Amino acid sequence: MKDVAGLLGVRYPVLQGAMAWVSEYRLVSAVSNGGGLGIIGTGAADGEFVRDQVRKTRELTDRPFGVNIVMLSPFADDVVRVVIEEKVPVVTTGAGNPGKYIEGLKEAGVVVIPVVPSAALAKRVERAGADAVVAEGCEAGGHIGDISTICLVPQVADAVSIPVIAAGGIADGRGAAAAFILGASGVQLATRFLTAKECVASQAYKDRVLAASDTDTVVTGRFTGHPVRVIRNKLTREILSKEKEDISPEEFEELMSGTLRKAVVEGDADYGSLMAGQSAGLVKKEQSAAEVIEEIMDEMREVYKGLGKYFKE
Ligand code: TUI
Repeated sequence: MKDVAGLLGVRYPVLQGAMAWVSEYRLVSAVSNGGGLGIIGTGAADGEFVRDQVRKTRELTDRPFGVNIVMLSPFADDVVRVVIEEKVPVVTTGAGNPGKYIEGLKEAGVVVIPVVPSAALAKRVERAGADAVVAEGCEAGGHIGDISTICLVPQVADAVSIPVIAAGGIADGRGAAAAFILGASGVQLATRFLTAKECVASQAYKDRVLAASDTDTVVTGRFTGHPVRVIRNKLTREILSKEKEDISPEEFEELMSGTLRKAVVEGDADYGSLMAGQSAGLVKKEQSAAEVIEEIMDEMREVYKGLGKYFKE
């Protein structure tokens, strides 16, 4: 079986997790030029937005890159069509079961990697023809499942024969090395790339990530069935107190609508959605995407060298 870097056609088995509004063509091309796989975050964007992003990415890199498709998006069909037309090399999916799209994408030669929050969904997408899965634990930012990375990754690795890429809580070489020990053959990081120099997120958003400690993220919207992890701020204080009152999922979605854009584009760190994972507490500097990737690979090598002493005969 090809390893993850071979499957993706990249140097290192390091993927940049998709972030709507944040992982646009500048960050994506920088990650791919740095030897990882950059992934365009599409959120609820339509097909033509995605086409433009794909073409701009190609102007800046000739390396492979990916597009993430959110199954909850009203434009998911449209984005799948554009991805096939534009011959995007890799697709990841999130926030739902991508089963109905896998065959069409595979026929078009796209490498398909669903993000899964459970071993059951990993098995289903493997049967439907997925090339690999990202097993994402609930330490991740944005929309999350229920199970932690340390428990999810080995259970997914036992459940499927395709490669498993670990995500959720990984922000440095120690986390990446741990993921490989759990049975992963690749890692996906998003929060660490939020503060990359090529990342267009507002400085106010980046500053909250840099200042975050281990306990600074909270999960909103559990009662809607679509829980989302964000950095605590004035918005989450108001939202979490409203959640205790009698608010409908529709009213909740209305309150949250546009808040990610507010954080990323307008720089409103108080009333914007600061999506980030629990690893925000590990992110302490602004570096280029290529430096992030090299540092993670160097740290991972050091971790493995250091482990040798425990296994001497
Ligand atoms: O998709 C993500 N993270 C995201 S998507 C996103 S846009 C959004 N915003 C607000 C509400 C909902 C979405 C922001 N962050 N990560 C991958 C991920 N996928 N995490 C969990 C899941 C998941 C959950 C359920 C994947 C499949 C699934 O399937 C349920 C089923 O239908 O079997």
